[in-house]
Parts: sequence; structure tokens; C-alpha cells
Amino acid sequence: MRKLEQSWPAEAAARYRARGYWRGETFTRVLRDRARERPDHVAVVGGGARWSFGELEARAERLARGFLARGLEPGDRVIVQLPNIPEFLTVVFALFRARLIPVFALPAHRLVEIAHFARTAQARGYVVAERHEGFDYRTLAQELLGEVPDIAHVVVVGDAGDFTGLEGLPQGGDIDLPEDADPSDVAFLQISGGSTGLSKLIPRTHDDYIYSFRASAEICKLTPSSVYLAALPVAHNFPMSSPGVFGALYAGSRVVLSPSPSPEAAFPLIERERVTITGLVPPLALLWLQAAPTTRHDLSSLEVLQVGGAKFLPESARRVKPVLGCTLQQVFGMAEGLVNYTRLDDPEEIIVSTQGRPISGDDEVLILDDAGQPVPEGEAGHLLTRGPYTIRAYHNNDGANARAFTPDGFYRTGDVVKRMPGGYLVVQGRAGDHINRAGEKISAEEIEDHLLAHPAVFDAAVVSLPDDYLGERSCAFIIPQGEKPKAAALKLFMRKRGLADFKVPDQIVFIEAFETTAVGKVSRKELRAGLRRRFLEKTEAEAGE
Ligand code: OOB
Repeated sequence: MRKLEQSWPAEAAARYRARGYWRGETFTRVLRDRARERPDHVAVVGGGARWSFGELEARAERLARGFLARGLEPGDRVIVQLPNIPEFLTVVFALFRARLIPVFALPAHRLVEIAHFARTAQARGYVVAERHEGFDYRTLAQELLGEVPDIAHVVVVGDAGDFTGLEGLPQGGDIDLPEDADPSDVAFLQISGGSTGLSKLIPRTHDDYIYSFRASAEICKLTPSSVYLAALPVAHNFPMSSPGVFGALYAGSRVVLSPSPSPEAAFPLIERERVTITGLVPPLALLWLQAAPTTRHDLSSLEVLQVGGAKFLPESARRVKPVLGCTLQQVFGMAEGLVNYTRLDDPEEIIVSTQGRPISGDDEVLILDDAGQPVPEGEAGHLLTRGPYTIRAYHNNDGANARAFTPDGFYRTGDVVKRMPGGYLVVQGRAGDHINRAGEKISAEEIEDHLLAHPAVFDAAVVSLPDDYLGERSCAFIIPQGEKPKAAALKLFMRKRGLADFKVPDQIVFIEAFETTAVGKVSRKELRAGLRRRFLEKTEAEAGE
């Protein structure tokens, strides 16, 4: 089995330790310390559950024995695909306790994505919920077993059907739990937004990740009396660690899990639990701003609304304080590492018009022109970064590593940003060809590949189009072959292939040919840019008529 690695040059690692970023903590130790300090403080609320730190630790330990008794072995990778339910936390802390490696999938992922994660991570286990939002994950598990036979253990939260239920795991009374991990070990694999092709796997260590959420919790001024609401899917890096559920637990705060980010689900929880902080992507923030003025729920406990994952426009940002009565915090982060925050006491103008500045004094940020030269302050350029919680390599992907990292270890984020006074960053756009659909990243290339598998598709190019609500929506330009297919049929075809719903093109435009240059050849990148430009010009002209 391919070893999991993530390491920094010795000099950098020594500096990160000396400066107190990496403190030799592990997930297991963090939970144990909290459980000792405040065993009875409510740590997790969700579904019908209300578990204290003590109970969370006890449950995690019991489950850890169960996983090992079931036959998983330390070092094994286990895909965790759970919605926002309290079992997410017991399962994940149990995996850490048993030295098993979680691979975080989102509830929206389907067979194509899960099979890819399973193969790339060489996973042996898969933990799902029985169902969520009408989808039965046991069926998905069944299909996965057909595609990836190495998955030896499926564990289901809820009615397990033919599989093992979480509650039905062996007690493992005679199992010895392994020694705790080394803090520099890889703790889990996170999923990249996938700017080209399929998602890459991101190995994060205890040291680096714990630093990122501990520092985030400080920036967000979390204390044991804070209440963090996880409204976005908790497996995503933002609600997981910025400061997210882990940062909140680190600070001894309470975590409340909302089954959905909709105002209907979240507002009653805010009122009941006196939530103080939560995070949203821009389209949801707009929805909340729309719903708040007429809600019958008391939202007055909310002190901070974080917005990130995609660009939050200043016009919208300006409305947060007057409408919700709380402080806006913009968050610009990435699963690969670097996270920027506006600070809670920043002037309003910085809060509404920038995407914040890095967590760490040791986050190195370069903003370069196309020729690789630094641009002056206030000018747009490519953002590259390295630092104490930014990875140096993806898991088992030499090609992507060669493209995404410079020889001296900077990560090419693919984002185009401007640096403003004080080191604040303003996101301008991106260089890559992915679509940022309401914070969910879609690779144009991956979708084109699936479209090309349809017999009536001769060629396809996928681009982003501006969208009032989503920020960006996806549009597929298709050259048909033979009889022109119906757009709805193509969309259904994509779903049936087992692709996550958010990746199915929002719009399909049939076109006779792609323009090519005199040489008859254009890069996919230029092709997409040209199609997008001409389409937008045409729709604008039509709107002006
Ligand atoms: C977060 O992480 P990912 O890995 O899903 O996506 C990262 C990409 C960034 O490279 C950037 O292109 C975009 O998402 N992005 C933003 C943004 N926050 C993320 N673009 C504009 N404005 C923002 N505020 O999305 C993520 C991870 C941790 C915290 C927050 C977001």
C-alpha cells in the first residue's frame, strides 16, 4: 500500500516548531485534553443528540475498538461520506484513535467520485449514512463494491440493510488500541477542488492542520461560551477547520450541526442553541439576508457570519451588518492550506472589500505576473504560497505535483489576486479552467470527458458563465454528431454515469463548430475562453436590442 506522506524541508519544519505553530498535538490528544478539562460541557448537538466532551471521547474510543475488531488495521484508509450528523465527529475521532486514515468525501459525491477516491487512496473502508436528502447511500455502497472490490468494510449510520451498522460494530473489549500517532504523520486525506481533471487527494498532518484551526479559533475569538453552527457540509475544509467544527472543539466551544444550510433548518437552531458564529458560501449568505428580515426566529445571538468559498461581492457584503446585526468575516481559503480572514475588528471597508489576510506571519505569499515576476502592490497577479499549513505535495500524483508546486515548494493556487496595504488580498478571478459554482469547484476537463462519452457528442467544451445567484454556473458547448440529442437527455446521461449533481452542466448550448486558428489548432484553454467571450457578447447584444 502506498505510504502517506507530507513533509516540509527540515529547516522549515524546525522553524515552524520553534515559532510554536507545530506543538506536537494530535487529534486524539486534543479531544482527550478537552474531555479532561470540561467533561460535562456540551460539545456536540445534532439530530436528537447532545453529547458532552466526555461522552464524545468515550463514544469515539468505543467505536475505535469496533473498527479494529471488525478487521480494519492501523494505516488503512476509510472513506467517510456523512452529512452533518453528530456521528460524523465520533466516527472521525474514532478513526484517529484507531490510527485509521479518514478520506473526506462530500454527501453530494456519487459513484464516479467515490470510486476515484477509493482507488487513489487504496481505501479499505467506507462509512456512510443510511440516507440523506432522499438519496440512499447503501445503494451507492453496493455499486462501489462492484467497482472497487478492495473495499472490505462498509459501515452504515442508521438502518444498515445488508451492511454493518455503526451500533452493530463489535464491542472490541479485548482489542488494544494502538499508540497515538506521531504529530508529523498524515492524519487524513482531504479532497481538492480539482482544477484540472479529477480531484486530487490532499494529505494533511496533525501538526499542520491543528495549527490552522487553533490559529483560526483565535482569530475568530472562540471561547468555551461560543457556539459554532456547521451549516455547510462539515467534510469541507471551510466548516471543518476555518475555524469550523475542529477549531470550535479545540477552543472548548459547542458545535451545532445543521442538516441543511437553508434558513428553514438553520434559523431555529440559531435561536434554540444561541449560536454565535457560522460560515456560508455567498449564495447562501444572500438567501439568509433575504430571509432574516421576516423570520420569526431570534437571530440576535449571532455575532459573526463568515462568508467564503467564492467571491462575496462588496454590495452584498455591505448588507450583512445592517440586516443580520453581526460582524461579517470574509474567508478565502483552500483545502491545500492557506486561509485568509478579515479580522473581526478590521475597519468596515476592509471587511466588505477584501478577502482578508493570511493566518500566519509565516505564510509566504507571492503575486507574480505571467513571466513569474512579482507585481507591484494593488496589481493583479498569480497567487503562490507556502507556509506552516500549506501542503508540499498531493498524494501519489507526480504529474499534478510537478504542475502545482514550484521547485522551491510554493503552491500555485491558480487564483488571480491583488495585494492591498496591510497584506490584505482581493480575489480577482483565476487562471485555471474550473468553475466555482456556489463554492463547489468543477473541473471543465472532467465534465468534458463525461460528455464525450455520449454517442451523440462529437466535441464538448465546458465554461463558467456569470450567474446572479450561484456566482458562476456551468455551460457546456456541444458539437453534436448524428441526431442532435436533447439537453435534458444529456443531463440525465451524466447523472446516470454516477456523477455528482452539482457537476451536471446548468446550461447546454449546441454549436456547429469550434473556431480554430489558421493552424487549425487551439489549446482547450483558448477554446473555452473564446466560446465564453463570444457567447457573452452575443447574449449582451441580444439583451440590448
Ligand atoms: C475553499 O476551499 P476549496 O479547496 O474548496 O477551494 C479553494 C478555491 C480557492 O483557490 C479560490 O479559487 C476559491 O476556492 N475561493 C474563493 C474564496 N474562498 C475560496 N474565491 C474568492 N473569494 C473567496 N472568499 O473554498 C475554502 C477553504 C477554507 C476556507 C474557506 C474556503
